[in-house]
Amino acid sequence: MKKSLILVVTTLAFSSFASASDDLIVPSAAIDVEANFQAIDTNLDGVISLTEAENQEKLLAAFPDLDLDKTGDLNEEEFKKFVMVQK
Ligand SMILES: [Ca+2]
Ligand SMILES: [Ca+2]
Repeated sequence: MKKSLILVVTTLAFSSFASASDDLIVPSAAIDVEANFQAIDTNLDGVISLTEAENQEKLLAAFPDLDLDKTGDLNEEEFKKFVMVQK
């Protein structure tokens, strides 16, 4: 049991080191935004509609506040504000 815990900790330490060096090229927050946005934007039209946000409880609650230009959907810029607040 102890040995496997050490292995997990070592693996985590190594992977956080690996992502830290990735930060030099692309900020990890930017990757998070893009990856999350693409995961939620299931019809790939470049915006998150209310329907697509339905399964995302927190996003759905924040949706009216995030939709600053009142288009009824969230573009990547509007979604970025949501991701930043979650950090
Ligand atoms: Ca969409
Ligand atoms: Ca909008």
